[in-house]
Amino acid sequence: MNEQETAAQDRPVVAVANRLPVHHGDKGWELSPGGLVTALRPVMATHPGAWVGWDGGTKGMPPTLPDSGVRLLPIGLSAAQVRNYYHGFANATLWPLLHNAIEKPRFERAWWYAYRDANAVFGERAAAALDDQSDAIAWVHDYHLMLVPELVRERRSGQPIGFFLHVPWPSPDIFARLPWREQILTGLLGADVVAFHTDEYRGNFLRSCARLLRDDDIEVRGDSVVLPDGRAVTTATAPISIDAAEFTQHAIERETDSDIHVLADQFRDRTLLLGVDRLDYTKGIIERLLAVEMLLERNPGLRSSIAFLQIAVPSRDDVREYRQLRSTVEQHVGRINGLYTEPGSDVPVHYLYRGLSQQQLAAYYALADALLVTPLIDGMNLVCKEYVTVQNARGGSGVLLLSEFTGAADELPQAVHCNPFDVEGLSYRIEYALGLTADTRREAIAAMAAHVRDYDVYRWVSDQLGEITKAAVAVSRLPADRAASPCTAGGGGALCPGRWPAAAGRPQPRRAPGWRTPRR
Ligand code: ADQ
Repeated sequence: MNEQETAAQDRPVVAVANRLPVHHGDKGWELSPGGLVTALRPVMATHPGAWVGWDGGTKGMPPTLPDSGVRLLPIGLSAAQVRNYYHGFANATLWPLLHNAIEKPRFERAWWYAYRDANAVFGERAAAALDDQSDAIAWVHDYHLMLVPELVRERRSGQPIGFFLHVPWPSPDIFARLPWREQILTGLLGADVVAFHTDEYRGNFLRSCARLLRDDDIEVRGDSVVLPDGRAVTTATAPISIDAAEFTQHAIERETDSDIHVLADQFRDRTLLLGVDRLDYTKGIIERLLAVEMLLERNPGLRSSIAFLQIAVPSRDDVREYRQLRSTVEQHVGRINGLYTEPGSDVPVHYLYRGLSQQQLAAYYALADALLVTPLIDGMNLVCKEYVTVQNARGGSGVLLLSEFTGAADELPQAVHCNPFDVEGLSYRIEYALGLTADTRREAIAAMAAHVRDYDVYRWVSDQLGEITKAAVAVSRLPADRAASPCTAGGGGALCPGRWPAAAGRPQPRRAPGWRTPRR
């Protein structure tokens, strides 16, 4: 570890993410499930600081994260903000757009204004937290908050700021459909480092900047974006991971053993295929169910010798597409069982619609002969990393089927890769995977688990914080007039929408009709 990295490890972190990572559960305040929380929890265990996020409308939030000194700084949003910023622009515009427009993104000007206003609230709160903790690194997360880096930069010009995108960045052709595309890009370019899971997403982002900001004197040079004032924004590829040691521990706990015992009894004499996802249309759950159906249709013998269990954690059920998805999934489960349950035998498809603890999940991972990870597109996918870790810890010979459209597919070449759009092909890939010898499967699991262990989430955090610190130090060494915030330098109008200095005689950036000066 070099000096800068060591320095980064000691600095507090102010994390800014849409949602605070706690909810009120059966045992009081608990950590919430989900990819971002799974990934960020270890940062908070190792770094002092604060987490800025929406309180989700719950009252009586504790002042610190359970079992840690990290301060929770809740933001309250009005019902209209939740509707327009969160369900609207974040989840019905940006989420589908960034996932290759797999569902049609909806473009509503009122949602955009709400997004801008909500980002202003998050930016303000983050800047205030940073004023209190001036040596902290600001680390902004995900598509909900893409304007926040620029907003924080305006308030604190020398602030080290990192941004991490947990979802894909699509090709410039798709991103260019967004009416407010320049504002999103310039919002992100307030950071010192903008990071992605894969080289592909990072390349797509750089190409989007080159295509959409070229009239704004913004230039892409290699992996950096150079702003009119000379400040270079670094981009990085940083595949996120899991706390492998923790999952290894869950795999061998006594409670897990007793859960496995119960489940083994339930699925006695059956080969268990498993799916574990947030209930989201990107995850390919329908395609997976249809592939299992084809498998059962083609192989009557399998109807009483395999079981497919789908565990779905409820997600975004305030958005129409998500409610429809739940109902479609449940119809398919019922239909397949109606068709293929053998007399006197248990159903072939099992379905749990609920969140489980990591330890409970570990028991399912340990028992499953195959995990079906079949997203149509997925930024990374942590579930597959959890599965190989647990299987390996128990000396298992499970097999991982992994969609080639996940970020994880780049990192786990030993998985059985599949194309979930080809449902029939997927059903044959499942058959192929189940036919591999136990030795071949065990070897693949061991290789993937070793990779996940070597590149775990702690390494990801430390690399990211090191990278942000390094980039911020490089900027601080620029001559004062170039290091200043682009919005205070007088010449960096492209990053200051609405404040373009007319006297500078620069061409106006291309903006969507009806674009208004953002309210800061
Ligand atoms: P998600 O879309 O939420 O995350 P994913 O990476 O698969 O997807 O993470 C899901 C997490 O939720 C896993 O840690 C899993 O254990 C947990 N989980 C799933 N089902 C559960 C259940 N029923 N009960 C309890 N926990 C459950 C987003 C992106 C991903 C990216 C992550 C992290 O969409 O592509 O990998 O962020 O960057």
